[in-house]
Amino acid sequence: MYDLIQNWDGENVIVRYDRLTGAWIFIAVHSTILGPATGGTRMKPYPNQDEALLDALRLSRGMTYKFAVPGISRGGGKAVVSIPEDMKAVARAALLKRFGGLVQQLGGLFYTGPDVGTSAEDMDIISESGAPYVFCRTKEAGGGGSPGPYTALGVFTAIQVACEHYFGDASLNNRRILVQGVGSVGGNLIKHLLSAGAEIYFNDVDEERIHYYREDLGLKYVPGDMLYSTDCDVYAPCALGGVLSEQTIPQLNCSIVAGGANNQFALPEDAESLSERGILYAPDYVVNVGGAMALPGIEAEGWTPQQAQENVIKSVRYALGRIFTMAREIGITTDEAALRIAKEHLRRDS
Ligand code: PPY
Repeated sequence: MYDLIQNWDGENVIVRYDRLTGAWIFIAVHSTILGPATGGTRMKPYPNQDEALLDALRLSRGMTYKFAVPGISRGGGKAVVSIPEDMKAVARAALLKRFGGLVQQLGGLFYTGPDVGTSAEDMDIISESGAPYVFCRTKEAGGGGSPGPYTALGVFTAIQVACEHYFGDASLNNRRILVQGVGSVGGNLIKHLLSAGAEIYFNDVDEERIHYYREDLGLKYVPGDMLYSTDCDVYAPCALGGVLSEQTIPQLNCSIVAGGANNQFALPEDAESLSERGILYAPDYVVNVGGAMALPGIEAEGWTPQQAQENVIKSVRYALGRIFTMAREIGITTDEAALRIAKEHLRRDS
């Protein structure tokens, strides 16, 4: 655990052991150069606490770059609540309340919102003790609701921009698109893709969701063992991270990777192998900025939902266009190009 923190380039890690549930809470504040650290709260069981901490450290760095690329005045942070496998709803709600108290104690060092394993309803609970540092409460509670639809809109825009760059045509009519994970982001992405006339393949691990998308919507389901080798134009990872690795990259049968998941590369050097295979990669934190841009915009800056949508589309389009051009012109990976732009913005404002 000490090594993980020592080898990380961020500012602070706040650690709390929750005795009543046995949960561990890690809040990683990667950077406050551009503003208060902001990032979602991920809540799930982990194989061990090192994995949980490492997830918080890496995800919070991603948040720093996510805000830096479009020049949003927020820093990078992330909370991981590493819970026991069999936690009951009542215990979970009480834990969320205690977590809100911790966010409150930090007094604005860290603002949060939903991430994997937490919802807008959970933000209502967290904000009982954590306000005003909690984004994405439900609309009933006066918040802007789930970030998923805005993130999905950004991913949809990214897929169009990537297709334009790769095929010289932004139209998604009859493009074969593989969506991995049909939760809040993937599910909303599918709505956009359907109206754009794309041919959709999907994968998920949840039986109910599989049933809905396969039987009710009639989409093609791809089982996990055939996922990476599926012949398609665009692979859109919208579930957990680490999907682009030494094992999966050689199997890929797509032209473009553009999806909403955070931390898609297992290791930094995987970006190079993907590029060597001639696959165009749209950097994850550029593609999935939608929710993190829209909700603080709506709740803290007074944007209307309509303005938030326009801003997401405009920023993703502009940033990706710049990244693809820069990568091509100077012969670097798109991942490296995104990083250079992020670091340039972080330097300028420090
Ligand atoms: C992310 O984009 O990964 C997030 O953490 C989402 C988010 C959404 C709204 C406020 C803060 C974070």
